[in-house]
Amino acid sequence: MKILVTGGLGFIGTNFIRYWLNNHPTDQIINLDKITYAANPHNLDDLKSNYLFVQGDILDSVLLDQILPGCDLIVHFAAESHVDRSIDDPLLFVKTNVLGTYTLLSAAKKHGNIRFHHISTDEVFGSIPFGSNTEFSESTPYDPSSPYSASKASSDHFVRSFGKTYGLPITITNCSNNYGPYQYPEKLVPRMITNLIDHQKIPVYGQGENFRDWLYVTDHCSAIEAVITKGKIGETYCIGGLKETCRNIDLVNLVINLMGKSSDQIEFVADRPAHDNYAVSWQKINQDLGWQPKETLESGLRKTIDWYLNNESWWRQAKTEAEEFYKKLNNYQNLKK
Ligand code: NAD
Ligand code: TDX
Repeated sequence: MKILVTGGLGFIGTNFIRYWLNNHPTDQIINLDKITYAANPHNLDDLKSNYLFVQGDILDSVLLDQILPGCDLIVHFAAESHVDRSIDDPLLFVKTNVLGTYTLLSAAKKHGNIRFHHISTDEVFGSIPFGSNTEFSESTPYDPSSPYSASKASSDHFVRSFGKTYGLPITITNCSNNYGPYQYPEKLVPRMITNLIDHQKIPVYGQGENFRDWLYVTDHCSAIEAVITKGKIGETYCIGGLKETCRNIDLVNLVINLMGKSSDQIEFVADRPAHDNYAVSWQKINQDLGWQPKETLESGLRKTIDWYLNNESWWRQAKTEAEEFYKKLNNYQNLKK
């Protein structure tokens, strides 16, 4: 099988390409990535066979016409993925996540209705109220809160519309928060690990009461594999962790303990606007496709901490840039007050 992966130099895309070629060594992968700030161009330098990297934009339909002929499957990761950046620059999210996905869908249709798997997020469902024991599922109505989640919701709608209107063979996965190796250090888990390595405080938004459903990235990759190989065309599958929904403050304290640090390292800072809570039911993908996660939050965090401890050269420059972004964002929020 020949697969076009978009955004394969980002966090999940990199892990997915490694996972897929390990498990399907005779398949061929073309990785189309624009190399934005979130990508590391060297992530997959060691891949020698069955792998081709093309630098380019999913909005470039001429380029898509060149690389799509012969492809059997598109796995679409490419996106602007950071909620805080979407608050700062929403238009970029509309361009990449909405127009970019539309452009890719049109190209998939043009080149013979290529099977299209769209990677989406649980954030499209909005927020679970504090004190409620509910979970998002495939039947939860969309109610996005941030420009990021609104752009992902819109892209999901376009994907479904191409399935219904043009018969494009689509599937969608809506996954909870991922963590693991190769995650850009603007996101909470790598930000706190690298701050602790640097003896810096961990900024916790609000009082750390917001909660999420954490999933180790390789478990996300195996879920995508299950949907690609066994999923029903036209269907959506929600993906979540081992019932490990936890408050940010609990996650931060767990990482502090695993790294042998002290909770003095926590600093409570201004809250994110429209700050959501997430928890996901993965009953459907479990019952229909037999998928379940392997890592517990603790085992996954141990692997992640080890990876960041052993790969400082990978994250050092990115961390400087990420912290510059946060300084700018704080200034911006101050200006708005
Ligand atoms: P990321 O920000 O780490 O990587 C995104 C990648 O897309 C980068 O390599 C970037 O260069 C590339 N890209 C961006 N714009 C592009 C464009 N116009 N053309 C080509 N390439 C472009 O993101 P991630 O965390 O790996 O997320 C991947 C996907 O998974 C996204 O669609 C995201 O919405 C979704 N998702 C992420 C999570 C999570 O916790 N990280 C959870 C659920 C779903
Ligand atoms: O420094 C921080 N302090 C803090 O308290 C950061 C960076 C975050 N937070 C909080 C905000 C969130 O409640 O931690 C939680 C996680 O924040 P992020 O790492 O920014 O992730 P989140 O906003 O939950 O979104 C992630 O999961 C769903 C990904 O970035 C999305 O791409 C994915 O769709």
